[in-house]
Amino acid sequence: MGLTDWADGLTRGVEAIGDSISETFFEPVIRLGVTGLARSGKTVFITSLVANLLDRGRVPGLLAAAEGRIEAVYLQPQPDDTIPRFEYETHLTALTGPAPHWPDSTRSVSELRLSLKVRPTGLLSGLSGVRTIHLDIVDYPGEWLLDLGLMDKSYAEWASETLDRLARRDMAQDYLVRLRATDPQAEHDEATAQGLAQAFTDYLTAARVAGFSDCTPGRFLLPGDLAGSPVLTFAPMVAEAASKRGSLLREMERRFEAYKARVVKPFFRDHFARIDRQVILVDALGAIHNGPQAVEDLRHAMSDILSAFRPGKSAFLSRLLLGQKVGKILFAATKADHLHHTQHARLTAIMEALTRDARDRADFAGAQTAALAIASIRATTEDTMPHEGRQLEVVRGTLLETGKRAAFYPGALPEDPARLLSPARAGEEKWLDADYRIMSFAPAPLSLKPGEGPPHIRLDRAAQFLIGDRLS
Ligand SMILES: Nc1nc2c(ncn2[C@@H]2O[C@H](COP(=O)(O)OP(=O)(O)O)[C@@H](O)[C@H]2O)c(=O)[nH]1
Ligand SMILES: [Mg+2]
Repeated sequence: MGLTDWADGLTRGVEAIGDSISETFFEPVIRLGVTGLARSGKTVFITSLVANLLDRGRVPGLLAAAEGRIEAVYLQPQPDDTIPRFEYETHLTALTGPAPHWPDSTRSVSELRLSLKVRPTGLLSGLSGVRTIHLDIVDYPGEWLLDLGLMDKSYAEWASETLDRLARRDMAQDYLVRLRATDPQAEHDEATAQGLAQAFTDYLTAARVAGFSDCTPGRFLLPGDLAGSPVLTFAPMVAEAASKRGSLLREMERRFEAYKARVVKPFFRDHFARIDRQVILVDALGAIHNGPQAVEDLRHAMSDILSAFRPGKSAFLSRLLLGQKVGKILFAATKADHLHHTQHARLTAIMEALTRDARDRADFAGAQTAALAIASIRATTEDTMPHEGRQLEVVRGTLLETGKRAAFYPGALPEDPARLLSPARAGEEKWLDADYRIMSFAPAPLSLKPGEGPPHIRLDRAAQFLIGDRLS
């Protein structure tokens, strides 16, 4: 080893120690990723989690809070100057103000830093006193994770897989008609490209509404400030021969590659690679309501989302992460307040079954995983009602559409998740022996006592799983 190498190594070593002293010993940072498909409940989850960490009267399941070791929690300016701040105050006012309503949907990545002053347990407590731990919460669309699947694919591979799927779906017919009328090897013309991209985006939007989850490229649904740009103006096409220079097909290939390099890669590099705890929110009840195909599709999407947490699967990702990985992954079925608590265990079992394949593989990669049924905000109360000679366990709330109070019985979830997952795998059109309803409730008006966060279901258990070990 030459002297310069040695000196270089030394300074790097000193720097590394300097970093680890300030970050690891004194002020550790937990980066918690919160993701899920659109409308899965990310915004509501983060808002309620933060409110319940600031006011800890309702989080007995978070041990550090139950043991009274969290001395203070406060919001801080977030450390990343280029990421929008999660609009906590606005969302909280929406949820808990005088006319409670659900927050507006957000369509890109945002971040918030919460700092906790925690007294350690046991031996360390006498030695080091109160520690400050930063919790950086990063909200990002699950759709963007699905794009990981594009990174190791060529345009031709992506296009043929996508077209296979489209062939089986009614809502894709407009796009397919347009595609058949287009010669991929014809000279590129922007109006044609835009027409195809628009028809393809319409298909993705319709597929999403119908409850399908495999709607990539993710930015076509959530374009943010990329709307209308060439990286989003492509669509799947196949041709017998290789693309000709100057052809529509060649341009589609080029834009697909640009999408990977300019949109997908920076997201994984700048946001995803730095996460160390992850919660994936899933609107399982919504999918069940939409029928077997939506459930099957959700299972696939879960598996695809999880492949982002198995870096070994993707050459692209292994290079990016260099062995760093997420330590804990929680799958949370949200909106459990639509069910009477007697059905919560069934929802958890369904969630476990839905993610089993995917979780087995993630476990293999060393991450600890769990499944929970939660409600970030409890919008209902429980009741029992006589119905056809028996007692029905229902929930009551204010209907979003009419503003009227109503009792709601969603249907009995099966005890054995296979009763849902088997017909889903078999590609059935409808549930044979059951009907699952869903209703939209408005958040309930609250009168919180001082020190109390908004009511929830098992949000504290979720927090304990995700960050509890780092607070001791
Ligand atoms: N009843 C109930 N509804 C919820 C809950 N969380 C989310 N929702 C519903 O799901 C919608 C989408 O939630 P949001 O957090 O905006 O989803 P995001 O798109 O993942 O950020 C909300 O507008 C509510 O209607 C919950 O805990 N209970
Ligand atoms: Mg949101």
